[in-house]
Amino acid sequence: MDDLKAKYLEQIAGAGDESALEAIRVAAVGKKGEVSLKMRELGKMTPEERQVAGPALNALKDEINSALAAKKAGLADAALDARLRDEWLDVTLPVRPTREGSLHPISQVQEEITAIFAELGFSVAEGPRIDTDWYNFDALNIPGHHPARAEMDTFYMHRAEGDERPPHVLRTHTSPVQIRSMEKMGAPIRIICPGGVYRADYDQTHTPMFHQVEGLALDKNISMANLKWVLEEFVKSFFEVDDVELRFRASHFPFTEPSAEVDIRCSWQDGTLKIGEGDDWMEILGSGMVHPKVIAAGGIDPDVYQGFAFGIGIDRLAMLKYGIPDLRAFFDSDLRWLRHYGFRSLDMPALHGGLSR
Ligand code: 2NM
Repeated sequence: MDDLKAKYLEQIAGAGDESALEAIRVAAVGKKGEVSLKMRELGKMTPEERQVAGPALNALKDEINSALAAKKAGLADAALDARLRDEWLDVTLPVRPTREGSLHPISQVQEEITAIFAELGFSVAEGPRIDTDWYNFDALNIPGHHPARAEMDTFYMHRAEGDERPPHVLRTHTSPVQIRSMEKMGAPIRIICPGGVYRADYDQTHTPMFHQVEGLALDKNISMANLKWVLEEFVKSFFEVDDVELRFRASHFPFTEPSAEVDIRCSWQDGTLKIGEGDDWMEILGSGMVHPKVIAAGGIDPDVYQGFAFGIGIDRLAMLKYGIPDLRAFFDSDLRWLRHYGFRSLDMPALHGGLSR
């Protein structure tokens, strides 16, 4: 018995891993293990012999089992220690040793605009870039014969002969998202809709895909004065200046009445733009009070709710703010250009941090 005990305890102590330990368990106390076989011999003994050998064998079995359990726990601890040692890493190291990507200036400006309007209580709404001509035109008070429909140089989706579905277009503005948002959220509502839009136009100052942010605010007591304040706050924050002067010029859009184009006071000196001072005016956006027909198309009662809307071109704002001379460079995917004009992708614009840093 003492020999058995010494043999197995020594084997257990020397086991290198869990599978070695399991082999020892089977050999010693498994069904056909050495200790188990010895226990079967108890039947052949005299009662007196059995009274001595029985408890001794049980004690041996218990001792081997506890040694196995203790060793198993020890091996698990050692394995964990080894992992903690091997898989150690310094979490204070920089994320990447080199900058591998950057944020496109259009994305940066879109984030800046979103941050500004978020501060003013506007949430962001998004929608499909392919939409029906009803959402893109009719709901916005642009009927089939209206010149704006032709003026907007619309890309129509191909339709098979006999296709009964309504015509689909690449959205020419983000206004269809505002109609969809009115339907979904009702009034009061305060949203901005940023995103890509499409018009069949390509020259020095136009690309067939460009970016817009449109805003919409409807409530029971909203006037042009609210529009003017919101736009002033926006322009001050965006250009990071303390004072701006806006000029509202009467204009015409089918979806607003009255409508106004908005200019900011500025100066151009030696090719650099100064906002808020000087003798020049620069047009930056279109706006107005939302036409009652448009509010009704969004499923809202225009006799109860009124409000303003505006549309801003993101691409041109990005060019103005970051001194980018050529619009078409935005879409060239030139790596050298992207590295030069790109922004750090982990720095989210926020008003408290200084928008563009
Ligand atoms: C502009 C100018 C004026 C506009 C209108 C709407 C809607 F859907 F609410 F009616 N969204 N954006 C709007 C108004 C856009 O862009 C120059």
